[in-house]
Amino acid sequence: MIIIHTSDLHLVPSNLHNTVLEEAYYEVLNEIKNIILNQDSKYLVIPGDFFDDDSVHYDILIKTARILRELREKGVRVVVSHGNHDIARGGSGVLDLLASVGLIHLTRFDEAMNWLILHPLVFEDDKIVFYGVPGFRGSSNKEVEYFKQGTTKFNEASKYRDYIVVVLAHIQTKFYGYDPSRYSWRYGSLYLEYDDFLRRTPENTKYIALGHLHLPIPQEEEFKSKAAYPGAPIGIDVNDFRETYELLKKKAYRRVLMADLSSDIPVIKAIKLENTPIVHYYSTYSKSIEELRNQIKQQLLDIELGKYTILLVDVESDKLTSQDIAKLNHELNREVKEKKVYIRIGLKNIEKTLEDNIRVDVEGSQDFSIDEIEFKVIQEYVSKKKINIPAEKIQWVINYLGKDLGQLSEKHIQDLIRELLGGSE
Ligand SMILES: [Mn+2]
Repeated sequence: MIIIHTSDLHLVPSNLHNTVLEEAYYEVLNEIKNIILNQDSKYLVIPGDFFDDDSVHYDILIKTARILRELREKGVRVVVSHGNHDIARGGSGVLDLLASVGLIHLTRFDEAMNWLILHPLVFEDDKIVFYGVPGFRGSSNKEVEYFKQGTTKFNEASKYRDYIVVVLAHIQTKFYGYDPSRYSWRYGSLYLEYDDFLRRTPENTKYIALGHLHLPIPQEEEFKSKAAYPGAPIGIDVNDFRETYELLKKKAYRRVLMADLSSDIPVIKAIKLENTPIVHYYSTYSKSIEELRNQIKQQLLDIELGKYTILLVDVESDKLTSQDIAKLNHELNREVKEKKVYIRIGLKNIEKTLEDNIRVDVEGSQDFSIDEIEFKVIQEYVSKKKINIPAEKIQWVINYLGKDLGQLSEKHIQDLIRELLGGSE
């Protein structure tokens, strides 16, 4: 039994609509479809954040449904669980819609009396059972709490002792000696200890298909493991793009996983995705917008272009303003659109760079989610500068803009207060 495992496709982040990158998201899904058909596998598992939201634009729905329909016609079962992005806010969402028309098989859960009850999704012909641990919305990280408290129930697990059990889980966790925080500071703030998680899955669990982390872990091309994060094929923001660049330097790639469940411990192979954007990174110092424009244009001549290319530029300057940068960003993106290049310029203000970039002490804040840490940062800033805007409101605006800002700095907060919220300092 071979399954293909991907996660966090995030079709399609709203800030990337109508950019050259939008198409890459569908191309990647199409590529995954071809991989699964070539490997003659019957199951595609997606543990959460298939979509970037619980309600999606008509275009996204149609383009996705077309690919899912092809898979269904070829006898492929697409098994999906909820992620914190696409779990329904109430009532039903895009996943329920696709499940109701039979294009995906959605794992089900209930919350009752402080328990998380996971229902089996059974395919009798293959004697295989899927359970899905959902990712919950917001900063509460409820799924982690349920596991810590031991209030998760895999319903009817004893009935399926002779079946292959696969658990999909949209959760940040350590597993089999892999510690996500060793890979990036972003993953240090909140996760589940190895034991809390693995102890509570059914005894005969064959494989845990993990999702939520956008970074692939582990990063080998072939390994044996009962759990793995495939990572996001593209990701959603500058942090993810930056990680793609870092991965490339280590000769690691954005990928899907092919898990062979026939041996005792699954043998897992990474299949490199060809349609995921190539990312280049360039950092520079500029005194004027003309100088910066020329520097970036030179870079564009020097870099290797892929099917899709992202050029991240960090510019340090004491002269340029964020408005200058936004204008140049817009202008350059229009010019390179034909080549399917997407440029993202970030400004670092020189006097403020290092000291004011807020360093979150990850070690000391184990119990906080990233949202909570951000909130503390905002609160501190608000009280330090005696600003008359509630921290909640500032965080709301930051969330509204998407996690698009990279590492939250005082400069961001300052800009937002000045440009958007009209507060006085
Ligand atoms: Mn997620």
